[in-house]
Amino acid sequence: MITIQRALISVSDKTGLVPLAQTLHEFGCEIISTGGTGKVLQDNGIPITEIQSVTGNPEAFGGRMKTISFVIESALLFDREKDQAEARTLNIQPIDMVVCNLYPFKNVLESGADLETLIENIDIGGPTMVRAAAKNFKYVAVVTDTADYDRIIAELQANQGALSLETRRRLMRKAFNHTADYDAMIATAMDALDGEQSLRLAFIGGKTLRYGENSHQTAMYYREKEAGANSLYDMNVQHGKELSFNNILDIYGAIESVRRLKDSGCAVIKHTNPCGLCEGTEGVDQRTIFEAAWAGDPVSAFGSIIAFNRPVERNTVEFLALDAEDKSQRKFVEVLIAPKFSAESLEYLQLHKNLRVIEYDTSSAMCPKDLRYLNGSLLVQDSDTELYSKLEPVTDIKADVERLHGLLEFGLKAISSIKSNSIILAREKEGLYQLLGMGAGQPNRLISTKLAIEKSRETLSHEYTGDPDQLEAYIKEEIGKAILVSDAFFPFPDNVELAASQGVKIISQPGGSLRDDLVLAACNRLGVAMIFTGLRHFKH
Ligand code: 93A
Repeated sequence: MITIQRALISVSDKTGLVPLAQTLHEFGCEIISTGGTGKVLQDNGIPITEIQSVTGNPEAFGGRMKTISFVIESALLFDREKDQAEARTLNIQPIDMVVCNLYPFKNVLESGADLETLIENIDIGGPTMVRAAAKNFKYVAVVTDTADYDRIIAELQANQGALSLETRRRLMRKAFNHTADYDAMIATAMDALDGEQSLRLAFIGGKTLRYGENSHQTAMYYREKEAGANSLYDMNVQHGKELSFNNILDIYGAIESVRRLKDSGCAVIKHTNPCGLCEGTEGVDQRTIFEAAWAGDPVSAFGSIIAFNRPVERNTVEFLALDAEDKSQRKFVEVLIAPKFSAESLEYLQLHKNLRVIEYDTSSAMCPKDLRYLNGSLLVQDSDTELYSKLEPVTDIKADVERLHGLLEFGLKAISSIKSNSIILAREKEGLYQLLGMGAGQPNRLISTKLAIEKSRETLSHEYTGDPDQLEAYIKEEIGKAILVSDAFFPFPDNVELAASQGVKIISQPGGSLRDDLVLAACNRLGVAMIFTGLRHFKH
């Protein structure tokens, strides 16, 4: 413990300043401060020592020289054991605490200020003190964040005006991070002024994962330092074993799939793609939505990652039949994600010891940027948040875009979450939008179409309970009511021909191929209604 007998306070952001200084004062601490800070303190009845009387120099050169001095830096830096005698000879009194936040360079930069103004807002004295105090954390406390004041006040009060080594060490790390970020921001701004775009990203908290995509690959997971409260890194794991590298990728895919849906939805994810996706219009219960998402591909749903965009109750998760006596009835899933799980649903899910249950606010905004690190280079793009630029019926048979609007949006959201080349079939039934089948990640679009139709046929066969002789008719009828959505344009009419042969009657695609005329001619010949959306949704 070090009792804070002498503190130097020099802050641009005066938030919370008075209560902190008041506490120090109550424990008999002498407070040294710079002009603006001192004025606020004096106006609030807190006595101060002016910086000039310690440095022996005036605040000079328009404030560029306030604290920078042999006296101040020595008072912060000298080693309280080894340098004791020298400090006495030089008449240096120790300073035990620095409270400092720097000139608001960031705010000034964001206001679009000119170089002159930016330069005046480069703090020199502040970082000098902060770094000196941080270096000497064994004896000195350094407070750089107004958000820490309450905690510091509480600790001072609990310890008669003293702070622990543990706290000083934590504050030291924060201080060095703060000055590093501050200089990085200045350097980036100066680069930009000379036309050099630079990007400095900082990641912290790296933890070792058990392994990477495969067991022979090592893996780490980091948190972006400046990320807001909704960093995926901070997801709240309520139950279950440690997350793997692949789990995290799938969790991200699951969240992005349901985040796009505006009504209650559920995504069933395998290898980052939704193989089941469903959205219910108002009044449809979540259990029904879950069942319809699952039905999109019950085979792949085994071992899947499942996300909901609404709080989850026990009735929803009882669909997993985790307590079924016949073990083959129990549905094995890897991870469940939702903004909230009720206590009863959690109790039920705990029946499955390895199942990970994660609370994450899926309603928060999508990450605005998409970054890929590629061997010493970084690709950055805006996230794909737009769905379409138009919804234009382009064939002889005019699709009723108004009636199909909800389903089209659902289909476009689904396709935006799936690796290209992607084709899906989606339908609207009994208040639900449901993914019937999908083809993902194929180099050949025609194969994706084949897969989407095949998967849709499976979904429809599973749900059919009528006369087996009528199954084919049922499948054709349902496919005829669904829409086929393509993430990119059709370069040839072959996809249309294949889809039409399987009963597809409505197709949505961006349009814009050189051979659109051939594609549209095929639609007109085969009685297919086509809608152009104007936006491609590749996902590589
Ligand atoms: O211009 S400076 O780089 N020169 C200094 O010697 C100095 N000492 C403290 N800026 C300096 N400061 C900064 O002044 C602090 O980092 C703080 O942001 C600000 C507080 O000034 P005032 O108390 O006058 O409002």
